[in-house]
Amino acid sequence: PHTIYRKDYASPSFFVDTVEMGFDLDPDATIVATRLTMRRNPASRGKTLVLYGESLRLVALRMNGKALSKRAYTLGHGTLEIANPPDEVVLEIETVTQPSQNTSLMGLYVSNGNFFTQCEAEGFRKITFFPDRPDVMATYKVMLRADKEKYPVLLGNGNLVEQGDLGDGRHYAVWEDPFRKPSYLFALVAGNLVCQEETFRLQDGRDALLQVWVEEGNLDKTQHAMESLKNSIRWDEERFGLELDLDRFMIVAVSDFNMGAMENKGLNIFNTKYVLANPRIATDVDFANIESVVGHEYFHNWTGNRVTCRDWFQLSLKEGLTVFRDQEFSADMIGTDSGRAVKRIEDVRVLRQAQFPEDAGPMAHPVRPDSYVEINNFYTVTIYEKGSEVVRMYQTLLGRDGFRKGMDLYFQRHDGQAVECDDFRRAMADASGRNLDQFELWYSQAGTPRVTVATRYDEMSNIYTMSFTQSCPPTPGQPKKLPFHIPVAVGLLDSSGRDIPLRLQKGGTEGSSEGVHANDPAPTTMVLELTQQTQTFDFVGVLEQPVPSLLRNFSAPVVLEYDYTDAELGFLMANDSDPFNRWEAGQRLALRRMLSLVREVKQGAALDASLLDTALTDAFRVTLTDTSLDPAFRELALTLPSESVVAEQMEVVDPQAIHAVRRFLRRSLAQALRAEWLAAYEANLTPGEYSPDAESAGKRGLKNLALSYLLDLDESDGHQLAQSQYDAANNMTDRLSALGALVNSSAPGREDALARFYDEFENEALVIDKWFSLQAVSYNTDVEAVRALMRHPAFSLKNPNRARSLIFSFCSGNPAQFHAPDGSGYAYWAELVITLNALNPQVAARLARVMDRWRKYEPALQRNMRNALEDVAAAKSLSKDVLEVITKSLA
Ligand code: B3K
Ligand code: ZN
Repeated sequence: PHTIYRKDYASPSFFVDTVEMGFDLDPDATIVATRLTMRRNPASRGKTLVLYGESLRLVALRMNGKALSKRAYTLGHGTLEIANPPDEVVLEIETVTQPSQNTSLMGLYVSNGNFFTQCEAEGFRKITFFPDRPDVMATYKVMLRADKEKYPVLLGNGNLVEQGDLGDGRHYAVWEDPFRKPSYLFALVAGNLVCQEETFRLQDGRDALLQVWVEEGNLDKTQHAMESLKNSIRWDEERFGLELDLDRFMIVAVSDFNMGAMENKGLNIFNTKYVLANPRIATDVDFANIESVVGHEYFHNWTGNRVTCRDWFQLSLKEGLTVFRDQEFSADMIGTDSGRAVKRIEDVRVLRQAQFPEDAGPMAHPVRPDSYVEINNFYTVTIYEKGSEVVRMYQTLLGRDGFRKGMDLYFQRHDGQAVECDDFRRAMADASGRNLDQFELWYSQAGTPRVTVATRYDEMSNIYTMSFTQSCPPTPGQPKKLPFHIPVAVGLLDSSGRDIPLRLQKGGTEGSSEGVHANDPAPTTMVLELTQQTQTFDFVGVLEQPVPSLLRNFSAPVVLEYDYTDAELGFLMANDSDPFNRWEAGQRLALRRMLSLVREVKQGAALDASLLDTALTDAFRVTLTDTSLDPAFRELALTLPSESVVAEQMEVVDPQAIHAVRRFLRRSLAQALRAEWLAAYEANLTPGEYSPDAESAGKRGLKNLALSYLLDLDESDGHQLAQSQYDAANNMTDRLSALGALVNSSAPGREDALARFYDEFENEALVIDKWFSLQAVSYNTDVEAVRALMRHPAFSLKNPNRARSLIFSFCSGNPAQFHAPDGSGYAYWAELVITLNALNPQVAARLARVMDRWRKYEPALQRNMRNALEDVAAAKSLSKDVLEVITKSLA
């Protein structure tokens, strides 16, 4: 397949000033008439006018009023080229597409009888021929025409300027978007939809019309999305001084969607999963996700739309920044310090669980990649989550105010432009007067840096020395790395657990005072700046041997290694003033125990109580019973590292051993702390009306964690507890947790509960997704059971949410069953990648990535995995999406 390189970027040969489009919407043949006014780019060396188009039937082509003969243009593979056009061109194009047959869900397609579009990254070329690249920005005026009865609602970007009847049972609407935008932000929606709407007063006094559009029957599920939208608008005004620039802002929910949501100008299109919620159908996690995704898409209006990307290599310019903004928004919405910490821990968990493995695998790429085959494969956790960590580091280095100054300068310089990651970095540097040249390596080097720390205490001089060494493992195409600019926030605890005021020795030690922010004469947290491979810092006036608290609040996306004793970890878990590191200490301790148990198992030991000391149980007991701690925090602290996080720590992965160890440890903790779990269960009931606020959600989270531990004992009182919670639940969080616990157990009522759940929610697609996925990840579900579920009448491969709920949940969320030694899980995976490839390449390519880490597994598993990968590689007519993933995996 053809690789595209960042170094080959060339500016477009023609710009487009205005786009006018007319759509005659018909599921089987939609006619699109497009009129482009274009002008030559004097700075470009290209002479040829290049347009892109895919799966289109070209009906007519006129240039400056004259029909172009077949000899005047060339239709290539996905391109239409006109050689030697004049400097000013008006191009008129007529194309036909077939939305009802479009299962790729890119371009114009039909979902439940309604029309939707998805254009990012390169879907606009499936609607018309166009210089479909983000550095071509134009204003759009669009007329939609359709059958009035079937498609009463016609929506486009920007403002509605005209609508009316066409007489023949058809009607029309004209939409005009006053802001220049790249084609990937184009959208239209047509169908039978209803909306909740509200007028909202903006900070500058203007009124904006806010709408949430859904299918009839879902109007009782829009309130939370609307609240989230209003909160997002307020937050961006207050935190960044950024206002809504349109009179109208619309969110539309669609059930067939490749990803979460899309930030089309003024017309955000959302997966139903991230819009629809009420207590009956949505969990606390759903409510929180909706808030963050609504925020994310809204924040794109400035970071992405007003200032966009020059080319797709710059994707993280908008995605990393916007994820950072949505994370900060969610944290501010909770408002409390412990709530902020909980949010931070959750975000870091995602990073470690998904991005660290990506960074260590065959698809590892820098935050600003150097090449790609299929851009859709690069909407990754590296671009999004690591990109957000990179943005967060600016804030850590410059402070909140310094970061805000950088943002202001960025918009002042680049509003209305398509720019690069470097432009963002320059704005941060120029606004603060800091040199951020070395910081560029965060964009250009892939891989997760390792920072190793050694310490020494000299009681004669009262000096405590920290030595840091950084390195970064090789990644594809990047064997050697240069040292990164790493902010490491540190603190020191005295023997009573209190923070020691920090003072660094002046001069002497290299890199000391310059790289340190110490406005306060003696702060208790200091940000040390690593810029070299090794660096040493001396803290003076340290009167006793301290315990170091390192990388507070996870100040950089690195792996930090330090030889803590078990006792120090227990001490930090109980005392660190930095809640992130309190959680981290517990995770380190748990991980250490899990890894040593896995070693024992592999040496043939039987998993029994004699293998366990009390350090972990004691530490868990302290946390579980400390009612001064936020329940949400306790839930996170009492959750063992996941099987995939443990797997990443191992040279050679044995998924069965890891699974056995984690279950054994859970059962041991359940046994040893049975009374405490029960007490926590009772103490965190949330009687009365359901509310998704963080405090109540935190209580439910801890209560349901307690329930799941108790059910791991698989005894009848636990079964009864889950059964009665299931029966009494007035919300989906409690209901689903109880069901999940039952399904993982051998409770006699489990089949019955599953059946009742299905019957009750048969008409709620998002809940049926949960029903599938809960079974897919159950300890008891093997690949045959998954195949049986695929034969269920409610299952469909064409709906991405449904496919993900069963297939992805099983392949990535049920490691012990998926990695069955006979290779049956891998054979299933190969079969499904091939089947999905024909329907929807993007969904197939995501599934293909499940095998990323195959080289890390035991030899016998590896052989089976390689066979499965090769089966896919040998399949006919693979999309470039799947081909790129498989080729890189096998390389
Ligand atoms: N920008 C879109 C992602 C589009 C993915 C295209 N394959 C959603 C988001 O990040 O907000
Ligand atoms: Zn985004």
